[in-house]
Amino acid sequence: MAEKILIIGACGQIGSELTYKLRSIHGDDNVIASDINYSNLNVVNSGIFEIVDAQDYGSILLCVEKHNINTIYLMAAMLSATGEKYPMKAWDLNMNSLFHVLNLAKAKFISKVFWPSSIAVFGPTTPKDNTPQHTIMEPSTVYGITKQVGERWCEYYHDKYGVDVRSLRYPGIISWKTMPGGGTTDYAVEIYHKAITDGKYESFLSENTELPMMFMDDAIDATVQIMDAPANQIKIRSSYNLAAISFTPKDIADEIQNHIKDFIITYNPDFRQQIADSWPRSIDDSVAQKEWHWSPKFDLKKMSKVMLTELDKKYT
Ligand code: AKB
Repeated sequence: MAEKILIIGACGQIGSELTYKLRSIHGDDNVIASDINYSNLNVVNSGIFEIVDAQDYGSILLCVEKHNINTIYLMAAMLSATGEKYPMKAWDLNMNSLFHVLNLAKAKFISKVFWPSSIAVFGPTTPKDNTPQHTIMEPSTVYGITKQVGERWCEYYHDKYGVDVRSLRYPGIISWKTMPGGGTTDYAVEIYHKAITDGKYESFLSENTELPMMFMDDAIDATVQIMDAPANQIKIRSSYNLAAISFTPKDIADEIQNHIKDFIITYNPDFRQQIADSWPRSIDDSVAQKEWHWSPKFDLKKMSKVMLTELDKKYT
């Protein structure tokens, strides 16, 4: 039976690129993009698109039955910075959507689920460098709490009901096609745009705030890889640590200056600094490397070259 995929939250930063990639692998007709609105016309016009409310079980079920869906990628979520402004909305969206999808799998309407977790599951008491797969997890953001609780539920649904759910703890994701929205790591995308359009950028994180990051192509490859791996290779059913690069706003500015000599960065930390300070500086993803052979391809240099080249084309 052909894999029929539904992406919920397909208009977002990661959902959009996942849609393009999965369509190139499985064919346009086998990948249904969906979101709560038509906010990304590139996605809406690129193939089959449905309006689906991730908080409404009936809305998801209708789409699943209409298109004979067997796999769901649940990419809709409220991220860390917005979540601090709307704690209950973040809790409702992030948890309700996950329960709906897990319950669809439990009831056997679908057979496979991808759900992203995040480095936000870690908190101030977690070891900051080379954070291990299994460690102290006391997240201090609402978003982090939803991701940690979500991980527990994923493992529970796998262990108790046999649900084939797979998950990655994404670091900050850097990409040029679709802007991120509401995250603490968003500065690392904005900086490239502003470097091209304005030649300067004011960072909302301080100069030496080091965070785990990854280029979109690596994040998409990791997602495809974990979903393609034989079920018995996926031993962790909460979520896998995933790593590529770690850098500070200063590191990225220095790298941009190698391409745009007079690029200027200034620093004006806001409420997101406290969130960043609660997260790890770097992640140990050796379990993912060992169990399903994960390895990233992009470092800061290679990623910056692609970002600046593509954004230069976009803005000229
Ligand atoms: C955020 O900054 O909230 C996200 C994340 C690290 O999950 N990009």
